[in-house]
Amino acid sequence: MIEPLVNVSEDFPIFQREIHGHSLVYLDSAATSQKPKVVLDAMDRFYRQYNANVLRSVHTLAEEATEAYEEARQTVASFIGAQTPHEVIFTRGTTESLNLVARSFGDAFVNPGDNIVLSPMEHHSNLIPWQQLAKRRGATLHYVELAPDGSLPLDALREAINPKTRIVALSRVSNVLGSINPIAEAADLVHRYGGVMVVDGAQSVPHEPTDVHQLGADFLAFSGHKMCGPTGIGVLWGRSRWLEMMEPVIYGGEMISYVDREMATWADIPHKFEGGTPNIAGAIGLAAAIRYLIDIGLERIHRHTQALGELAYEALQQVPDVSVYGPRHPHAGVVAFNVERIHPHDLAQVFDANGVAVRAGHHCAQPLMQWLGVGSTARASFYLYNSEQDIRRLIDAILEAKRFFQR
Ligand code: C6P
Repeated sequence: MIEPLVNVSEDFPIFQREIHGHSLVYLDSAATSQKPKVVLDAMDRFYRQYNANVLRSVHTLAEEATEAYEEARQTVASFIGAQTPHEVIFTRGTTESLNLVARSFGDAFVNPGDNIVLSPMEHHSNLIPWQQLAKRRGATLHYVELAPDGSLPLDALREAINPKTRIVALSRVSNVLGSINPIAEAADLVHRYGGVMVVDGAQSVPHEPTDVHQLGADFLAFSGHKMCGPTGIGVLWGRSRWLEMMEPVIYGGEMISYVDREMATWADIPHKFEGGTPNIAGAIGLAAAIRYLIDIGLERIHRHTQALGELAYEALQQVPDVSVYGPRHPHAGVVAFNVERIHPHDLAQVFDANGVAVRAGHHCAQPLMQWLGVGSTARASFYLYNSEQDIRRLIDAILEAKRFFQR
């Protein structure tokens, strides 16, 4: 029996809630995770005890706030194996991080005739910025063909990446298929031709130990809110070598070195990319979330969510009329499925009436829905507070929906 990795009701206040008279089964962590008390407390402490803007004033509160903000950067850097905290840029989340790379790196280093390699499983955030970049720069998009089970075969990667490839942008873990992609191998290939590897870590950084150098990444994007942190804070990690050559995309306060009436020069990395007052409480909350995850152990979290994902995959496959998507093994802790003749939104509503929260829709991955030949799916996603019992509640809710809709 797989039990939660933490004391759920003690650590996560939200699980004290009932939903329509049922205890909450939260299976929507791929959309956003729940927040432990330690994160809420860290942010509360900031606002109550040392709220001030960072990197500007010299009074005590400002110094404490700046120290906490820069410590948060250091915490993130160590968490992902970065060589220096200067390579860690705070953003609003994965979407903003990927847009920053496309705008800043892309506009400077992608030329007409170059190609950008993507997969059909990418989230819109790791797709539209590249479509727009390709239009601006006269580049082309190449899609790696997926295997029938939704995994990304090495042969197809080898075929897609060539001397014209400037950027390979792939998610480490798909937010729909639960596929775990061979990033290090893709990085090896693109590096041979002098291109860069951009990794969308939105669904992987919360769930597995991450080392940017082992991944072979040049850029890694992820969001705080999917890893027990608050919304509105995320990270772009990049190799200093690239970041130093890149132009800022947001101009304004605290990203400059010198300004006169006609011109301006930029602060060093990472501050040249953080124009304006940053999300200070968010960074402090994210650092608290990272410490919480480290205490539990990323290897344990990885084993736990993958075990729940694979168990759910098998349990769902055994229910008549249910189609499950993505590879069977390895399968991350996110499982998309459909039940014949029941729209995913109707399913999600029956689940909700039973206290089970899942997501239904296209999951911001419409090209993947087209590849699957469906308009939408239901999706259950797991994290450290979930248990095998939650899968039973999910299956029971499916059986109830089948009784109701398929009468
Ligand atoms: N996926 C989901 O329910 P933001 O919104 O910027 O924090 O993350 C964007 C994003 C990028 N890449 C992947 C692989 C993602 O899964 C997400 C967010 C959520 O699947 C919300 S659409």
